[in-house]
Amino acid sequence: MSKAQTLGEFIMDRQAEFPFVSGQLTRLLTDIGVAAKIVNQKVNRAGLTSILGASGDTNIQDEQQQKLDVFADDTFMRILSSGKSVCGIGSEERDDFVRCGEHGEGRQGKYIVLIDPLDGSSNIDVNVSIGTIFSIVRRITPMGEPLGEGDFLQPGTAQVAAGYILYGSSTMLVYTTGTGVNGFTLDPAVGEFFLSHPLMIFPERGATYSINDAVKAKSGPATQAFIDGCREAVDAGFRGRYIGSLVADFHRNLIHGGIYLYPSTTDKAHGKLRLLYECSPLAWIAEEAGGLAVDDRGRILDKVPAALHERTPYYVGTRHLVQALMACRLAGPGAFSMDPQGDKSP
Ligand code: P6P
Repeated sequence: MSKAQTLGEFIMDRQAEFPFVSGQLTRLLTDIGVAAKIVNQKVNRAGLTSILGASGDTNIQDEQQQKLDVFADDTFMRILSSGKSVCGIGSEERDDFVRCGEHGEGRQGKYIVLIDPLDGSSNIDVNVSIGTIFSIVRRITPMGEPLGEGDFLQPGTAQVAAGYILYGSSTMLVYTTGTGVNGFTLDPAVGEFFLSHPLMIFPERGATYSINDAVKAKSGPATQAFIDGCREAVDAGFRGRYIGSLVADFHRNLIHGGIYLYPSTTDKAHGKLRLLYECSPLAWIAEEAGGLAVDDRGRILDKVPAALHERTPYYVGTRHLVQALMACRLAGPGAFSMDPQGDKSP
């Protein structure tokens, strides 16, 4: 039996497809794999070492920072900024952008990384799957000049790579560079990620909806009509599944089909999830896998962020389910159908 391809081999093979690249993206993707293995090692032993629990600080989201949040942020920050590929990093755990390189001006390095180092950290202490989400864009400011805010605030269509690491029953790294979505599973015995899920595609149909029920009650009429319709379709196999960890819910829906919703609500007009380092990268993965990702008006990938921690309503998953939700918006609650007529892609 031929050996499965390692992440490093896969990245190098893909570089060969782009003869004019400098190798900086290859180095950056490899560094992400290294940082993921270090974080994974801590996550897997969280119960055994004093890495559980709150750090005592709160982040800019006004969320209680967990010790593992801080460890993951420090690890990705240290490893990504040590290479020559990265000029700047925007992290969920840091109030402002970090400009890398000497004098902290980001004059060198081709790429900007936006990252949620550890998403779903409220699940850490109860041993539920958590994840890392990353997005990579090119700098806009010419090399040699200090980075500006505009280098970081780019739309999802500007991404050159996007992915996530899922620290679950096994640890997986899933990413795209625009030629499909590929999943790699970590073999802890050898400390390598191996290609396990080549060219991941959403199933044609899905029957899972992921939403916090408490949030649903405060959402708009179209979201409520859509969820009520899913609930009534229980005989068609519809079921609710909500882990409370975006990466885990997204990944399950990618494999089995489904839709994840974090809507705008009466108390959170822009929803809860962050555009740059949660919604945009997963939106690109979703579209590359044949799915859709929208907010209350249109395509997530077209949104131009105004701030690092900007939030957005978020509906992502199997194409026909997202279209069914959009049909409820266009033609009102009575429009719920699992087979919306016509192409409603935004
Ligand atoms: P709620 C975790 O904090 C997160 O950002 C996502 O991973 C998750 O889907 C969502 O928030 C959970 O939010 O309001 O349902 O607890």
